[in-house]
Amino acid sequence: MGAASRNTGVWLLATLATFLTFAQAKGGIKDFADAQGPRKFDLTLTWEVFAPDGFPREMALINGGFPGPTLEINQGDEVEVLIHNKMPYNTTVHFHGIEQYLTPWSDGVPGITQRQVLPGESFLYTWTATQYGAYWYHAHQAGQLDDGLYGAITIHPKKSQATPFSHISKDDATLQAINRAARDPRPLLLGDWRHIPSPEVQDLTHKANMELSCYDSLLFNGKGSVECWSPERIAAAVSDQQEDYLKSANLTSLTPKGCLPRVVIADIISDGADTHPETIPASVFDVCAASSGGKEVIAVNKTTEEPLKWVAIDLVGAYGLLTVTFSIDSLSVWVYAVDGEYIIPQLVQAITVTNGDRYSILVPLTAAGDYPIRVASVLPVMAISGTATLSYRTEDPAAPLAAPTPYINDAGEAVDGSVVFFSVDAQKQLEPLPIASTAAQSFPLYMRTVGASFEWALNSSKFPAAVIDWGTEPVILFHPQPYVQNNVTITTLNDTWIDMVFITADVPMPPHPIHKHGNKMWLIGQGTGEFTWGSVNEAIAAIPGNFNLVDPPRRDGFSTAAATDAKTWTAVRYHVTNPGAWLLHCHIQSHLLGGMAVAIQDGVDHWPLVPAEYVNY
Ligand SMILES: *[C@@H]1O[C@H](CO)[C@@H](O)[C@H](O)[C@H]1NC(C)=O
Ligand SMILES: *[C@@H]1O[C@H](CO)[C@@H](O)[C@H](O)[C@H]1NC(C)=O
Ligand SMILES: *[C@@H]1O[C@H](CO)[C@@H](O)[C@H](O)[C@H]1NC(C)=O
Ligand SMILES: *[C@@H]1O[C@H](CO)[C@@H](O)[C@H](O)[C@H]1NC(C)=O
Ligand SMILES: *[C@@H]1O[C@H](CO)[C@@H](O)[C@H](O)[C@H]1NC(C)=O
Ligand SMILES: *[C@@H]1O[C@H](CO)[C@@H](O)[C@H](O)[C@H]1NC(C)=O
Ligand SMILES: [Cu+2]
Repeated sequence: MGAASRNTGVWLLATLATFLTFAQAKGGIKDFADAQGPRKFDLTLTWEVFAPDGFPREMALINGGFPGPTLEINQGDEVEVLIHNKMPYNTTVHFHGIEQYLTPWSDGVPGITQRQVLPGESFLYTWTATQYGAYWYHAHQAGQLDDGLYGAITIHPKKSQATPFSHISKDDATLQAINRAARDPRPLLLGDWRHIPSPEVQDLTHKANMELSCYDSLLFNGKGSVECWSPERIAAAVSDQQEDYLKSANLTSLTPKGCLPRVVIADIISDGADTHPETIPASVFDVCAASSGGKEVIAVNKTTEEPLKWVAIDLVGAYGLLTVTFSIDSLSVWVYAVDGEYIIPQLVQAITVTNGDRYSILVPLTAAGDYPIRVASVLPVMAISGTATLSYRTEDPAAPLAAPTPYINDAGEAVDGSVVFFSVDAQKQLEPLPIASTAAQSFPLYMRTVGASFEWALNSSKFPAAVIDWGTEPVILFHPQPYVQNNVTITTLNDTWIDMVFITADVPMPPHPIHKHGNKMWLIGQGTGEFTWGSVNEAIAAIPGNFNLVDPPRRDGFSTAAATDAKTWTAVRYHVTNPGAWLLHCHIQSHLLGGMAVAIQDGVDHWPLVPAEYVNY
C-alpha cells in the first residue's frame, strides 16, 4: 500500500478533528474540576533552528516552541491529541505513564502500537484520562526525545480523590494554602542537551563504535546555559568512581566539558570493542564554549488573601542520559506524589531524578528571595550542574531578600550529613493496592552490552531482533495474537500476576531506569549476588527479608540496582489488567536505541480489537 492510501483512515479522523474546536486552555482555567471534556490538543511538529542554551542548532519544536505546551486535563476526560508531522523525519508521540486503558493503539510506540507517522502526515491519539497527576509526552521515534520533542501533562484529580495533605499539616489555613497550590502545579521539565542533532549523534556513534556520553548543558523547561568551569572546579567535582576510571586510563582529569574523556569510553568501558575515538569531533567530549539561553524562573507572589504561601512543582526527568540530584537552596520540600500517584509525603532537601521520573513537590515559602533550583549529574560519564530560580515575592517590595545556601555540590552530593534525600525504598503509596502473594509467571531478564558500548540488551538479545517474527507490521495489529516467549518478547494472560527480575549479567553495570508502558509495577525486592532461584516465588520463600509484598513502591519506572563490585538483581511484580502490546525498556535514549527493550504482549487471551481507523491508515 502507498503512503497516501494507507493513511486515509487516521487522516479522515485527523481532518474531522481539525474542524472541531480545540480547547487551548493552558494557563486559563485554574480549577479544572468542573470543566467538561473531551479535551483536544493540536500539536504541530517542526524541525527548526532554535537555541535553548544559546547555541543554535536544528531541533524539534512543538507549536513553534520548546518544550511543547502542557496538556492540562481533568481526570476522567476523553483526550484527543492531533499531531501534524512537519519534520523531515518519521515520528510518533508517546504519553509517558498514561496507562492507555482500552486504547493501546494510542500509546505511540512504532512497531509495537502503530506505524511510523511519515513527514507531512497527521495522526490522532485518543485516550481516556483514567489517572490523575504528573505525566509527560515525548517522541518515541529514534533519538527525537534528545532533539526536544517533549512536553508536560497535568491531570487534575477528581474531587472525590483522597489527598495526602493531612500528613503535612493539621492546620486549616495551611491545608487551604496547600490545596490551592496543588490545584495549580507548575511543571518543571528537567533535561540534558547536546549541540548536535540525534541523527548526527547516531552517525558519529556508529563511526566511532562507542557511546557519545558527553552532553553540553542542563535545561529547565527548555532553558539553560553552557558554563565552562575552571580546572579547579572540575577537579573538585570528580567522584571516586570517575577517579577510578581516569586512573585505569592513566589520566588525571575530566575534559574541559567535565566529561570522562573519550579514550576512557573507548578503551575502558567498551570492553575490547574496536573503537575509533579519533573520528569524534573535539567539540563532542572536549572543547567547552560558553553560551546562554537564559534562566528559567518559577515566579511566585504572595497575595493579601493568602496568609501562607505554598507552591507545587511537578518535576519531570526528561533526561536522555543523565541522572541528577535535584535540590532547592535553603528550602525543604514535601514530595507528595511519585509518577503521578499520591504517596505519604516525605520532607526532604534532595531528590535523585532519573529518566522518566516524576516527583510532585510542595514547597512552603516564608522569606522573599530568589532561590536557586539546582541539579547536578551523579552519573560517572560527566560532572555538570545547572540552576533555575524559584523567585518568591511578598506584598512588601522592600522586604530584604533571603540569601539561600546550597544543600548539594557540583557532584550532586549532600554538602553535609543533615541533608535528607527522597527514599524510594521508604516510598509508601497513599492508597496501597493489594498485591498477590505469588505470581503466575516469573521472567529473568539479563541486562548486558552486546558488542559495542552503545549496543544493549534488556534480555541477552538486542531489540527488535526476534520480534521480526511478525514481519514489519506493529505487534498490536495481529489477530489472534501468537503466544510467543523469546529473549525479546514476553507474553501474559489477562488477570494474572507477573514477576520480572532485572539481573546485571556483567559487572560493573550502571543503574538502568526501566520503564513499562501500559501500567505501573511494584518494586518488590532487590539483592546482591547471583539470582540463583528458578522464580521470584522461590526467592521469596528462600530470602523473605529481601522482599516487601505489603507496601512496596508503585511506579511506572524503576532504576535497577547498580552493580559495582558484585552482580545485583531487582524484582518487580505487576497485575495484567490492560491487554495490549507494550514496550518495556531502559529510558536512557542511547540504551533504548542500542536495543535495550522487550515487547510485552499483556493479556493475549483478551487481545484488543483495534478500531478500523487505526488498522487501515
Ligand atoms: C518511515 O516509516 C516508513 C513507514 O513505516 C518506513 O518504511 C521507513 O523506513 C521509515 N523511515 C525511517 C528513516 O525510519
Ligand atoms: C598505564 O600505565 C601503565 C604503566 O606505565 C601501563 O602498564 C598501562 O598499560 C597503562 N594503561 C593504559 C590504559 O594506558
Ligand atoms: C509576580 O510579580 C511579578 C512582579 O510584579 C510579575 O512579573 C510576575 O508575573 C508575578 N507572577 C505571578 C505568578 O503572578
Ligand atoms: C537468547 O539469549 C541467549 C543467551 O545470551 C542466547 O544464547 C540465544 O542465542 C538468544 N536467543 C536468540 C533467539 O537470540
Ligand atoms: C532471557 O534470556 C534467557 C537466556 O539468556 C532466557 O533463559 C530467559 O527465558 C529470557 N527471559 C525471557 C523473559 O524470555
Ligand atoms: C482483564 O482482567 C481485568 C482484571 O480482572 C478485568 O478487569 C478486565 O476486564 C479484563 N480485560 C478483558 C479485556 O477481559
Ligand atoms: Cu540503560
